[in-house]
Amino acid sequence: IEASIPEPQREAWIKHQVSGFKDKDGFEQEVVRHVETTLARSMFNCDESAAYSACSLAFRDRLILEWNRTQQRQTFADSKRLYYLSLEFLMGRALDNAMLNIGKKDVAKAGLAELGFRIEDVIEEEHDAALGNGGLGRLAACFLDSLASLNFPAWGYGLRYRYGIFKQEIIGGYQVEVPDYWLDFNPWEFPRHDVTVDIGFYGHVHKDMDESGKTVTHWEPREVVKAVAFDMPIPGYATPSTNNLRLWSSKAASGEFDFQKFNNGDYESSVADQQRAETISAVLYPNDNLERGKELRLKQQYFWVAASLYDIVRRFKKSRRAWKEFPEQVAVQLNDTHPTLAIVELQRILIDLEGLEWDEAWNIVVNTFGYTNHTVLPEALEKWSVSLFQHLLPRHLQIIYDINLFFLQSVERRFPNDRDLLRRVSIIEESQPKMVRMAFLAIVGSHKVNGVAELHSDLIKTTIFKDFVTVFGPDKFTNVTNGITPRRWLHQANPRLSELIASKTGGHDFLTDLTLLNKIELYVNDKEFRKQWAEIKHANKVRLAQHIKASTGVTVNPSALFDVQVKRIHEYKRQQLNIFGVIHRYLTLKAMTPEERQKQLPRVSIFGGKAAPGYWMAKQIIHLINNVGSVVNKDKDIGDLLKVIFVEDYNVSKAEMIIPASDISEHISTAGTEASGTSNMKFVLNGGLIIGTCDGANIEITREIGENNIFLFGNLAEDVEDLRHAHTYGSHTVDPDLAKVFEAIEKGMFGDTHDFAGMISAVRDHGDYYLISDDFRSYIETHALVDEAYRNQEEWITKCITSVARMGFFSSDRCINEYAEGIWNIEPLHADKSADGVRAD
Ligand code: OAK
Repeated sequence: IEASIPEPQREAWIKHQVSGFKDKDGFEQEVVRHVETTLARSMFNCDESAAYSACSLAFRDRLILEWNRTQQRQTFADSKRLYYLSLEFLMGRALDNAMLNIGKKDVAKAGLAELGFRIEDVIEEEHDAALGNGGLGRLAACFLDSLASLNFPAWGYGLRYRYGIFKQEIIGGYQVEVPDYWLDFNPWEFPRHDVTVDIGFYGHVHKDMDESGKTVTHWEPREVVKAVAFDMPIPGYATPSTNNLRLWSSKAASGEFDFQKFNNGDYESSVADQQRAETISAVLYPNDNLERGKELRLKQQYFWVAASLYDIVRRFKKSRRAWKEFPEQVAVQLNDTHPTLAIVELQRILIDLEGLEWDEAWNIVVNTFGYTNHTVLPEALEKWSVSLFQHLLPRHLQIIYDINLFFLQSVERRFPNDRDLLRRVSIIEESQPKMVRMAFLAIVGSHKVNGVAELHSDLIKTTIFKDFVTVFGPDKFTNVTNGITPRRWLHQANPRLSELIASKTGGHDFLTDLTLLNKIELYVNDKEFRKQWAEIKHANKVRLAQHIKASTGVTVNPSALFDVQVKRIHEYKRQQLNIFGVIHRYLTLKAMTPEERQKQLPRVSIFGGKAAPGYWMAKQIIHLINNVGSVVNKDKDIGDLLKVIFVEDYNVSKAEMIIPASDISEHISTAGTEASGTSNMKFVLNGGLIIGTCDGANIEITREIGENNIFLFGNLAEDVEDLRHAHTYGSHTVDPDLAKVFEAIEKGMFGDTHDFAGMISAVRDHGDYYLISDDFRSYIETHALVDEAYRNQEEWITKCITSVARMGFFSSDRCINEYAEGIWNIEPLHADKSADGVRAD
């Protein structure tokens, strides 16, 4: 029932319409009001945390007003919307971003100062919203920023995990995981206790006949869980458009615990239902690029997908359009295969609940969905056992079988008598046990499939999805190279560099049209500009050095070359190659005379990143890095020449501090394994150079900035297979310098020889799958070139400025525009369209 105010009473509403604060006084008034009423405190007990809360509430109030207007506008325009389904949104902090996007940070800074607070300290109070693991989740967050900034009508849908990615502590050199309970007080979310959806699981399927004699299928779930919506407003930059991120939280459908059981003294089981329901949205699975096939994970996926689709379909139905218009109103993007069940769920809604014929329904489904693949690693490709499906989602399994049947029939018609092709493309893998291949289901159920960088998009067409190119033709597959939002990753993370660029490009327009960065190339020889550039980098390094000192006790010299590798710890990303290289450097320095040493360039090797809690090898890599650090950092022979730092608990807000302080960063995955990488773009945009392999977006970065401005090394993707083959079947000898590194580790130079044996034998005895030894020599030689280049500071700064100037392509705005045009077919909706009197949803 529409609950809108009758015409005669609306005047009072209009008269009392609220608007957000306008100036410093208004801001201060709002902060004081929130401290004294919302937080029930006063100036006598207002600490930084309360100041943070009140400041956030003041901005949130402004945001929600714009949110309302944006949603009204979108409802009124009734144009096509995009829904971005992602199991991860790695948002980071919201306050600084909101202040900058709204454009009122100066006002807040001055206001907070008058109230007795430094804005930097207040910003630091915020707990990161860390509902993601790494690249895939952060990309989703950058996309939301761009969608809002470009005024696209778009919603994100995800899960409201009670625990985000764990907090990492390093104890005795080892990673220890601590739960991340982030919801204590979160001013950025709006609970919508009136927006709920009942989601079924398990149970039985039976067929009935309706009045017209048609068979209808009924699914009777055995368990029902309630999904409750929580909304987070997403402010666009320099536009009133404010989009929505809707996160679902799970709750027992009955809402109450069992009083009967409680009164009978059965306390535990009286709350068991409640707890079982709440478990669904309790925790983010901490795996990056790895699937473990746990039932609860599949439950999370269906819970979130079913609630989101119910919401999307409800919104569509309000427009009373014919079903065939659905794909003209709705685009749904699947962020990897995690939401693939949405394809099956929409087909189920259309045929079982809405009574459409299979073919008509399937046409709608395929035209609605697009699928983005984010990895070619076999261990990350999702498969679920048929028996688990049968148990948890029996009706969905039937529909998957039908989808597969009709698909295989169509393949058979076009490629008769090719049973092997049918076996290869089947959505059901005829293994023991039988498995549902989610990527294949996503391909068959979408109209477009894209990779995230050119090399990656080529690779999926020639390797894992090769047969589907044969079946569907090449046009179904496309590339959209990833991008990053320059608002967070330049303006927010590196305000001084952003201002310097603004001073040379004629204002802040480059933040919405990143290609304008090319104007700074005109100043590459401008003495004053170069001086300021160098000062900013140095100041950023000083800030990081202070953090390192405070958190580890190690003093690092801000004039040393800062060499950074921060990302999830994974064998394919090869932090082990980096630390072996560091050990090689250490051994080389040790072998020198003091005179020779004097001539060497000081370096700080900085690592950061989390290992999945069950990923033993990744944890050993962290352990080795820390042990090397504790030996090298206190070695008197070495002093400032080499420091090795592991930054604990790498997350979005740490990235915002670390990335602007980097001289060189490492993107050194085995060629062909890193789909794109996005931190590579962030580092270059902040005036750091890259050492990297010919992998993912490194290749396109090289094309844009020029090969003189990047340090590439290592084997090419096209040679990886042959090298691996040779390791297994030919004779495999370890690079002699790497062998010396192994010898030092095995002698116990860095303690715990036993712990590191696995890392060494992976290279020496087990086929060196990630080509550590093959790439070692060229890695070391390339680092020598880095040292040489850094000695020539003038040349180095030229490279940095030139690179930044040429990074325009890597904005997520460019990326979103490509999706909008090539996949979603959506148009921006600008704020000037009137939408008075429309109820938003
Ligand atoms: C995580 C879980 C399953 C599948 C893929 C991922 C993932 O994070 N992939 C990463 O996606 C990023 C965004 O596209 C890429 O930049 C990374 O290269 C890729 O590893």
